[in-house]
Amino acid sequence: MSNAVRITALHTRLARIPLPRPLKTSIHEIADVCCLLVSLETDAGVTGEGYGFCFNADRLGAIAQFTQSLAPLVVGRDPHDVEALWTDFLRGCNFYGQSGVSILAYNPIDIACWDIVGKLAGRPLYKLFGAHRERVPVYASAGLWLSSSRDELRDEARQFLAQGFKAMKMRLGSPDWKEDIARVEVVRDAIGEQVTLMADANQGLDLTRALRLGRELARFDLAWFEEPVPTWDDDSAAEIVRRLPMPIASGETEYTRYGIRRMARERAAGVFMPDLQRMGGYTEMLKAVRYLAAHDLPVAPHIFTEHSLHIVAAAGNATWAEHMPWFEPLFHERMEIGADGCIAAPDRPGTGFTFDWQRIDPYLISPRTAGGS
Ligand code: SMN
Ligand code: MG
Repeated sequence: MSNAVRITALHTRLARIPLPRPLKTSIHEIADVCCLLVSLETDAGVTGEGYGFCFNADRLGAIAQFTQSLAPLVVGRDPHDVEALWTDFLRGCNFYGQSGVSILAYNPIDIACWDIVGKLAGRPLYKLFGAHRERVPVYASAGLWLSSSRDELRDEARQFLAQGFKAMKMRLGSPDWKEDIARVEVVRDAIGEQVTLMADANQGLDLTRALRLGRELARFDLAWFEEPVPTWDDDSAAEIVRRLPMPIASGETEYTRYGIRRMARERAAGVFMPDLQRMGGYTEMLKAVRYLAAHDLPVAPHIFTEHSLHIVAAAGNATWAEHMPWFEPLFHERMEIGADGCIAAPDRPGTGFTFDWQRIDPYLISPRTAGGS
């Protein structure tokens, strides 16, 4: 094809962004986010950008090396050929498996390809995916951690309301379930009955603990109870889905459409939360979302708010985007929460978010000097 576009170079940069405060979930202690930034140059004068992250700078270096190893697969190809690229990547990396580091390494490449596609078309991605809505309902997620005291929970919940949020998510999984209940009571009391509340146990419970806590949670009108048990324990998750009254959300820890499909087939969740980077980018994410649509199952993508806006804006079965502002320092553009508790789908071409290298500069790290965290 004479008007084919070619990728001419793949660049990776690493950045470590400290969080305003270290946080805890039932299984994480997080002080910073380590980001892999990928730029794809083309012969059309357009550069595509994508990113992923993890919580350990040394491991980020390993992921980035894997990404670099994919340059021969990508350079010389047309960024529109995301399906062919995905197939070649998956086949070419069969040895390394269809989850974990290989998928994390490919993810920013796929996002950068789509960014180029959108920039060349002069359209935001959700319009190219097939738009469903212009405004995206978001829930506040950067707070209400297990590391917050009850007083802090109350303050954080009120701050979310003051910022315009109409929904928010808190974390559960305290050693004593009574403490969890007391914490939900504090938050529900602070926000009233009209505000949507979700709760996330981050896989920290087992079947018995999840059922006991879940029964007590029934009176708080939760929009969902998220990841009560480890992601691999479909049997327990399915039993929890059957026995608890509220929707059970899960899926953020699954890789590719096959992880989501397995979970759906096992009825291990009622609300599905595919994570853009564990899907391996938009190409695979859209397959997971459309697969769920074919089964009339709701989807609420996990974090990556800037990029997930396009998913929620382009899917009738999507309900919420998760507002996690961890990655704001990467970008020139900002997200604004409107009086309706929604964020406008970006009207700019591609992802609509561009790396702000000046702002990123102090956070840049080199793989060798990164150190663990
Ligand atoms: C979460 C945990 C750890 C990192 C990011 C997000 C959490 C969520 O499970 O759903 O927001
Ligand atoms: Mg979660």
